[in-house]
Order: sequence, then C-alpha cells, then structure tokens
Amino acid sequence: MQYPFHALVKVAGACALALAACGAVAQEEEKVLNIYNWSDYIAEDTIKNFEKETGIKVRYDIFDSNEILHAKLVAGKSGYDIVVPSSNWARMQIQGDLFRTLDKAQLPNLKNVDASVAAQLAKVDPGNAHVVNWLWGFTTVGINVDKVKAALGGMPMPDNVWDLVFKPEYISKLKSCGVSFLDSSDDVIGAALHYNGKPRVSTNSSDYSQALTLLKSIRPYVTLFSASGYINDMATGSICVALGWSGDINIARQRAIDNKTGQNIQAFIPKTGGLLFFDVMAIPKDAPHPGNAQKWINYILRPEVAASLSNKVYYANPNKESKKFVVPAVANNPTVFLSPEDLAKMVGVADVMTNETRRLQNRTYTSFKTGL
Ligand code: N2P
Repeated sequence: MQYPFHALVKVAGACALALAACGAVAQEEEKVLNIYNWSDYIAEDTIKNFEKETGIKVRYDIFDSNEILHAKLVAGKSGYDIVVPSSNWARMQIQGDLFRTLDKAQLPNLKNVDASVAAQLAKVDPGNAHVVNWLWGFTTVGINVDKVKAALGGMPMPDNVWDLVFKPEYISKLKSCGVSFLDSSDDVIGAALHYNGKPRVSTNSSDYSQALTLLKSIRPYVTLFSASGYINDMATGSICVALGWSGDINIARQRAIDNKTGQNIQAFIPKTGGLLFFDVMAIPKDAPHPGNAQKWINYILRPEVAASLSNKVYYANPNKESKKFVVPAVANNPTVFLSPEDLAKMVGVADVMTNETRRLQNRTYTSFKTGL
C-alpha cells in the first residue's frame, strides 16, 4: 500500500526537525554490552543466557570498591554501559550528572521491583529515574566458628559481635588465626563510627578523630585488608574473622562445604545492626550502548534471573516475584533475606555522603591502614 503524500511529508518534516532522534532510531546499536560490576556478584549463566537470547556480546569487568568505580566515572569515557555503584555513591554520581535517565517504557519488568526497595532508593534518586537495585546486603562480621572459639580460649563470644573486631581484648586473641578488614574506606569507617554510636556517614570531623583512635587501638591485630580475596581465605581457613559483606561471608561458608575444607563459617547479624547497602545498576551518560544496557536491566528484572543471582551469591534481590525461584538453602538463610525484626535493627543507608565526608573517610582510613 502507498502512503498518502501528505503523510510522508509529515514524517520527513519531523525527522528534519529532529535529525538526531531519527538517526538513533534508524541506526541499530552495535551488539556489544560493557559491564563493570563487583567481583563475586553474578551467577554462571546470567551472561550466557542474555547473550544467547539477544545476540549481544557481553564484556564483563570487575572491581571491588566504590572508590575505584567512582574514580572511573568521574574521569569519564569509561566505555562502560552498565555500572553498579552502591546507592550512597550513586547519589553523588546522579547529582554530578554522570548517569542517563532510564527509559522506563523499555523496562516493563520494573513492575517486579519491591515497593519498599524502590522507596528506599527514591531517597537518593528522586522518582527512581536513574538507578535500579541489583542486589542488597550488609556490612558485618563473619567468623570461622571453631577457630575463633579456640583462639578466644575460655572467653565467651561477646553479646555484640562488633566487639570481636573493635575491642582489643577480643581481636588481640584473634590475630593468631587471621583478621581481615574490608579494603573499603566507607565500610570500615562507617562501621567504626557506628560502633562509637555515631552516624555511619558523619558530617562532624571530631567523630572521625574518635573513630581513628578506636581504629588505631586495634590496628596491630588486623592481618589483611581485602574486599574480594578474603572469601577464599575464609573458605580455606587462612583467616578466622572478617569485617566483610554478608553475601561474601556466606559464599565462603558454601565454598568450604563444597570443597570439604572442614571450615565452619558463619555470618552474623550484629545486635546493634549491620550497615545496609543497595548496589544499583546505572547507565553512564557517555555509555556507547545505552539501548543494550536497557535490555540488560530489563532482563535482570525477570524473577528467575534475579533469583539465580541470589542463589549463587547469597545477597537479597529486590524482585518480589522471584521468591519461588530461590532455593530453600538461600531463602531460609536468615542473613540473606532478612526478617522484619532483623531488618529493623540494621543501620540504614546514609544519604548525606558528599565530597567533604568522603575526604574525611579517606583520610581516616588511610591513616588507619598505614598506621601513620
Ligand atoms: C560483592 C560484594 C558487593 C557488596 N562481592 C558491596 N557493595
């Protein structure tokens, strides 16, 4: 059928007015997607199934701290189409205009996102315009049950598990079996501030001096700084306590079981709470393949895909339709999907992170780590 002449003129006219938009529609995106995500944070078949279904080739790089990702984003031209910062960092990045606005018409699976997670993220991303939760968890303490018991001698476990890493009387005994702290300033400084009864991201510089005093008192007993390798060190028994991330500690637990290393690893929910985090997918402003990035986000939001992430890495996903696909060992692990009581204990995400608080964190952390 022939289009009436006036209709063709209209279309041509619209394109002449908005040449760029028409070009973008007409020109198909190269079938490539560059992803930058945390280490140990994806299932074996997540990428494979996406590639098979879409014909898009995924290049997947990993990092293990927000600091590293942030530096890349600020420098620009990272080449990445999808990045996964924690939400408190994403707030700064959104304000710095580093991310594209999501095209929600391309994301029908957003309907699967739990309303409470969306509401939590709306605090840092008004209208949920730029980011979608990947997985969430909390910063906490994990131990090798038998080794810690042996190292403590007759001393009973403390009522507040944060004491294990922040009280010299405990941690000095644990040095002999290996103590790892996250190589991440905002987690370690946040935990120290929280332990001192301060906000995890304080705006008061004297809180940081006080945190440093605490950290210096236990520095001689920290034997490792790690944000990824500590998983294996826990699984094999070369460290016995970690200030780490909930899912990572559970991965270590499962790895020890699978590899029959004989190590009994346990993640804790501190009675004063762990530090919650929500890691989010975002599309950098200068992403070369934003259309493919949208396809990826919508794919991850499928219930069975989200469930397979949690099944593999022991972090909660935000997908309210995914529960039936989560295996019982994960669904029933109280440190993955938190009960309402445990969730209420947690230290919420701070939405006050700024360049100034980041400088305070960095300075305090570097001074702790180097002992200077
Ligand atoms: C992945 C841990 C990511 C949690 N191993 C920290 N945001």
